[in-house]
Amino acid sequence: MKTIKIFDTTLRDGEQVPGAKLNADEKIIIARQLEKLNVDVIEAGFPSSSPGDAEAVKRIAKEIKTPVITGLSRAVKSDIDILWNSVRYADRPRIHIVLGSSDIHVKNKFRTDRKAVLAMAVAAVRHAASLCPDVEYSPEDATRSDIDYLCRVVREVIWAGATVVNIADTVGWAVPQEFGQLIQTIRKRVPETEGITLSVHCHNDCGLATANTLAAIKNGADQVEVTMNGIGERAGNAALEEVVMMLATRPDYYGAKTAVRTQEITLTSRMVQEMMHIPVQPNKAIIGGNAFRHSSGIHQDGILKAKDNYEIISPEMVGAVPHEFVLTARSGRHAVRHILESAGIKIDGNEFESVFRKFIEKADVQKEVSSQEVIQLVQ
Ligand code: HCA
Repeated sequence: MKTIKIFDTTLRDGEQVPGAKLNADEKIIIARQLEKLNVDVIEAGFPSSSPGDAEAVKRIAKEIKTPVITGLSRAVKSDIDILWNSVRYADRPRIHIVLGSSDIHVKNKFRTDRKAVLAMAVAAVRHAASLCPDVEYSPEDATRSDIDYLCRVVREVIWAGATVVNIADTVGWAVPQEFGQLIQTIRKRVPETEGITLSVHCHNDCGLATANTLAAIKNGADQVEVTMNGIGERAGNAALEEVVMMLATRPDYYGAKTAVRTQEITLTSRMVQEMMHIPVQPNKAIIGGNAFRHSSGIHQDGILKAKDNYEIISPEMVGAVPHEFVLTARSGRHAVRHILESAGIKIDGNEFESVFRKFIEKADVQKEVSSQEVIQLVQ
């Protein structure tokens, strides 16, 4: 079973979300929780963006011991030096460099040509490698890049000293099958990738970030870049909890696992929601308020008979409260009886039928009925 490295970028890509900015103290609190969650890499910020962020990344590098600590840098010497000055204090520092590789970025953003961009990439990686033994290079917008040029960039940055190459689907352009094939093609055409970590970073513009990330894992990626709750630039990134729990749920298909302590997922998610002011929707996979709530009578009856009728992940596994019944007019006798029996109330026959009728009347009026209210109907 292959172990996939989890690169968490909640504190960098996630923090780019409008309104989500954290101060250094808040970043440290989340970084401590990410260490408890046991992610492999924490991307703690973008140090050249502000002296405050450089300081926050430095504090995280000094305090957090187990994961690799990195930050993002453009492919320019001054950015790389600022980043190194922040992460050098970590037990396991990494320099992460990003530079566009698509013609769209080369022409419209940098206003130059492929040759000049390649030279910038190689020079930046050489400089970073002279400072730090672990250097990650991300061809930005890799999925919209010419494949021959992308393979050339990947090969040359590895020759220059990159230890991780990260294929970025910057604008959520990829579709899963094609993205999986891209990873295979890079592996085949650049055999040098065997000696390094091949990573992916997927954005969620069309809702495919998790699917693309998983397709990359199936096709040979070693590391995935994710954020808690899927937050990030625009529509966000692949969600850590979705990727990790899919691997935990379907090892038969993926043949891969992670080192994440899944029981810490719910707490980490809540912390990120509150501190970064980005609540998730109730139906959000794994960590949404309804992820383990059962509402219809058919489902409640099924759960009472055997949990695996309707739960493929146990709530305890992600540190959530055990399955919860929402009592509505769609709930059946099994759920109402379960609530009463859990409170030590045993009633049968006409007595039970009369309570159930009152419950349905109440549910029709107020939509949801709490367990306490069901018990009061008996009293
Ligand atoms: C960005 C773009 C980036 C960087 C890639 C990465 C992308 O926010 O500047 O972190 O590996 O998607 O290309 O997030």
